[in-house]
Amino acid sequence: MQKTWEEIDHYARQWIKEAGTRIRATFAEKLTVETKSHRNDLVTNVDRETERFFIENIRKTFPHHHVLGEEGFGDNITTLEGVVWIIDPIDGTMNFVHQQRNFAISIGVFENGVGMLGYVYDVVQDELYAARKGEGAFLNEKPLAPLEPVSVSEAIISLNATWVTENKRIDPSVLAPLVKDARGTRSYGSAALEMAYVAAGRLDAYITMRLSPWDFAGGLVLVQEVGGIVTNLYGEPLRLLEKNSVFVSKPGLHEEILQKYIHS
Ligand code: 2AM
Ligand code: CA
Ligand code: CA
Repeated sequence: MQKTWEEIDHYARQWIKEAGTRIRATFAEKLTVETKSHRNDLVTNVDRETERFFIENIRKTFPHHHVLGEEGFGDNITTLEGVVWIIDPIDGTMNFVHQQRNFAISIGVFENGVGMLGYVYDVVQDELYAARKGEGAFLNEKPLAPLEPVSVSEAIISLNATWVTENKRIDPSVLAPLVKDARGTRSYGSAALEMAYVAAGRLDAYITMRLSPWDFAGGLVLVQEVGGIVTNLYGEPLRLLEKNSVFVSKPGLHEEILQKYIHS
């Protein structure tokens, strides 16, 4: 019989908590750290083991679901038809390796391309940000309030300093005025956590130039559920199977930034 979203949510939460317990246990062990696309793109045995843990559980429990995982243990996904889990077992691996904090498990579950479930689990703080489409978003047991509009002058914006120095993806003069006009900027090094912080009202916006689907899938569902706006930097919808620039924001602020800084 087809499982309900309530049941799927129940399993997802249980696996996320168990994976978190396993990850915390690894702090006492020696990590194997390797690099992927470049010398600062890290992966560890824990990233791989965590992804495999989710995929084994999903395949056993929901054999008709598909999985797109960062570490490549999932399916070769070419369409969003049916139910697709998009998983980043550790988002913020550099933080995981160097700091043992500021990293998260990120999961989005989509049905025919529509975000149904979103999770970002801050493993060290034991904070689970979770949303079910139409049912609201929660930080552990606490419901998250709908996001209220704010202006740039009162906004804390999360942005990596890379994007206001010479880089391959954007002229540094585009975002530098925004950095200057905002109340403050921050950078946490985990896209999933930064999106969860926008959902929870701890940040007002988050901007980055290049993320993969697993970096933003969980956060996308969370932020949309509290009335936040998730687009690429040019205000267009994100493509779920491609790399995108990502611009996550409270309402009002999203339009202000697009009009004054991006399209000016
Ligand atoms: P990751 O830790 O799962 O790689 C800050 O680096 C944020 O950007 C993290 O969320 C990180 O996810 C993500 N990111 C995406 N592509 C990356 C890459 N090629 N190298 C490093 N971080 C990347
Ligand atoms: Ca990631
Ligand atoms: Ca990762």
